[in-house]
Parts: sequence; C-alpha cells; structure tokens
Amino acid sequence: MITADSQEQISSKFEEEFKKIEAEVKRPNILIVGGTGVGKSTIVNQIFGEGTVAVGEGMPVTKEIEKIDLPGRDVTLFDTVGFEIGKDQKFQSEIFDFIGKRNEKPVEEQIHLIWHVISASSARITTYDKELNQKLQESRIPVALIFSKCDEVNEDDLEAMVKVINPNSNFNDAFVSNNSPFFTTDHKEQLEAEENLSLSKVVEWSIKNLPASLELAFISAQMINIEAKRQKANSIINQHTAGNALIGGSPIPFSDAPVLIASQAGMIARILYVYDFENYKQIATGFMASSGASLVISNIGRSIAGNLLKLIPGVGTVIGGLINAVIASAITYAMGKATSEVMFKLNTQILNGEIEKANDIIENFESLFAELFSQFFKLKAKNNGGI
Ligand SMILES: Nc1nc2c(ncn2[C@@H]2O[C@H](COP(=O)(O)OP(=O)(O)O)[C@@H](O)[C@H]2O)c(=O)[nH]1
Ligand SMILES: [Mg+2]
Repeated sequence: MITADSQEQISSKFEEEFKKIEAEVKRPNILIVGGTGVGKSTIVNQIFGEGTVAVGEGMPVTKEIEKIDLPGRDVTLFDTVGFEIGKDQKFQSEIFDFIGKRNEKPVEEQIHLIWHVISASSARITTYDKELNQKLQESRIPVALIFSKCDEVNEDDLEAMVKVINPNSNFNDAFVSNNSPFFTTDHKEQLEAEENLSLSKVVEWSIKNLPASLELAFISAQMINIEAKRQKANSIINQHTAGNALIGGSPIPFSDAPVLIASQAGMIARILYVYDFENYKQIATGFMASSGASLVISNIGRSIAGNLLKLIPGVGTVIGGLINAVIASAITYAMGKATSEVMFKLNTQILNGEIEKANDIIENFESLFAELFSQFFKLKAKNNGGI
C-alpha cells in the first residue's frame, strides 16, 4: 500500500518538476502575415485548438501587428491585422521594420518562423503577394506559404498559383522543396484536406525549422499533429531510459514503487507537458500519486519480471523481490510509454471531436495504463535481456 507520506512526496515531486519546465521552457515567436479575411485566425484555431483566438483579443504592437499570447500555451504569435487593399505599401514597410527591429534583439525576442497566408479563392496571385513572399524569404527567417480557402478553387488553379511563386515548383512536390514549401487549407474538410499539404504538415515543417531549443514549446502548444507529440515523448523516454540508474546504485524492492515513480517524475512531467500540461496535469499526477499507479508497477512489475527472468538468461534473478538495473530501466520505459500512449489516445479523440471516447479514457485511466505498462514492460525487458 502507498502511504500518505509517499503520496505527498510524489505530488510535490511532480509540482517541482512542472515548475522547472515552466521556468526553463523557451517560447517560439511566429509571425503570421496575410491580408484581413484570408483565414489567419482560422488557421491559428485549427493548429492550436478551437477557440484559442477570440476576435480582437490581441494586443496591438504596431498599427498593423497584434501580439497574441495563447492562454496556457508557450508560443507567441504576431498577427498582421491591418492589411487591406490600398494600404499595401505601408503594410509592407511596417512588417519589415518590425522584423528588422526584432532581429536586433536577443534570440528569444526574434521572429523564428513566418507563416505567409494567401487566399486561393480568387485563383490568382497578385504581383504584390509574390513580391511580399520574395521579400519575406529574403529576411532569412524560414517562411511557409499557406494557401487558404483551397476549397474554392480547383487543383489546376492551385498549380498555376504555385508556379507564379516558384516556377520550378509543382503541386505534388511542393512540401518536399524546402525553399518555398507551401501548404493548403480547405474549409469543408479541414482536417482531411490534402493529407500531404495540410496544416498538420505546417506543424511538421515548423518543428524542423525552429531552433532546437524552441521545439519543445511548439510541439506542446500545437494540437493538430499528435504524432509529432508522440515522437517527442519517445525521445524524452529514450533519454531517461538510457540514463536510468538505480536509486543509490543498488537494487530496491518492488514494494518501493512510490520511490520509483517519484524518481521518474521528471520524465513523466515532460511527457505530460508535450501532450498538454493544462488539461491533463491533474488527472495524470493524481493517478501517479494514487495507490493505483504504485500497485500497477509493483504487482505487474513483479509478476512479469518474475516470469520473464525465469525465461531469459542474463537478466538475472528476482532475488527477494528486488528490482535490478535491467528491470528498473524496463519499468522506466514502460511508465513513460504507458503515459505517452494514454495521452496520445486522449489527444487523438479530442482532435477528432470524440468527446465521449475521451471521457472513457479518463475514466479508465488506471486499467488502460496498467495494460500499456505491462505490454511495454515485457517488450523492453525482453529486448534488454537480448532476446
Ligand atoms: N471557404 C473557406 N473559408 C475560409 C477558410 N478559412 C477561413 N475561411 C473563412 O474566411 C473568413 C475570414 O477568416 P479569418 O480566419 O477570420 O481571417 P483573418 O482575418 O485572416 O484572421 C471567415 O469567414 C472564415 O470562416 C477556408 O479554408 N475555406
Ligand atoms: Mg484574424
């Protein structure tokens, strides 16, 4: 049984780790360029979650540029709000002035990415749009071009528009080309829109083009590419598993599961951050601090380890129910993977609007975690044992 003391210890360890992440995380700054009504706010809502941007919520930075701090998300957006036909030249000079001034500041205040949004609905690219895109490319900040409202044109129109921007590019390999990658939005089938060019790919491209130190915050903030979150979680798990030593260097009893959980709070907190801190922090840490999690780890861990060790030479034996280094690393791995996979399922259901299924996952957190834990524990223990 888990004692009140160890419960308290686990909870405060998590709090400490969450605070550490909040203090250390570095926010990317993204500039979203495009005329009024092209669909910028719609894109932001799709990438960062429905309802993140309320109309008129931004803080004016200049006449044309608004700063948007998304609640609970570690990304800062700069939205160009004032661009209307007739004010074009003034708009451009203000944007480049803004970028130039920012680039003289420390790295964390610079603009790290630009999403340039052009509406495809008129089926043509104006000279103005083309020039603006070229100048943005010359700023040496990575620029993604997003054609919005592609449901209003056909593929030939789009192909012709792509060629205006870059004569050597074509619709099908546009994403592959790194010079002027482009993406599309489609109102009717927002999420299924041209798989290869969708907003989920904007996220993939953005992760690749951000400085490594800003990747974590961006992956966490975006809510459309859940696979990217899973990959990040995997790399966190691998780091922790590789570096995992036993507490104090000597085997500990399975009954000390709370100690093991507390020692992995850093890894689990980071995984939770990747999938979305705000919503799941309480659910997941509540579970980790409960007797449920400790029982899963001590009971399943013990029985699987006991069975496996009989079968696998080289892993060692469970002498007196002690956790040795191989088993400890398998437990770490399984805890990380189980947490990540539960969160992956949860985020996927929410993204698909399956709220009932998402609630089921929350309600069955413990059994889902237990199932995944045992599955990944077996896998890792076998691999570590060289089978
Ligand atoms: N047909 C179509 N309409 C869109 C699309 N994206 C946005 N819109 C609509 O365009 C209008 C302006 O969108 P909004 O995101 O507010 O533009 P913003 O001024 O650039 O932020 C709204 O009525 C949206 O519903 C799209 O992909 N297709
Ligand atoms: Mg807007």
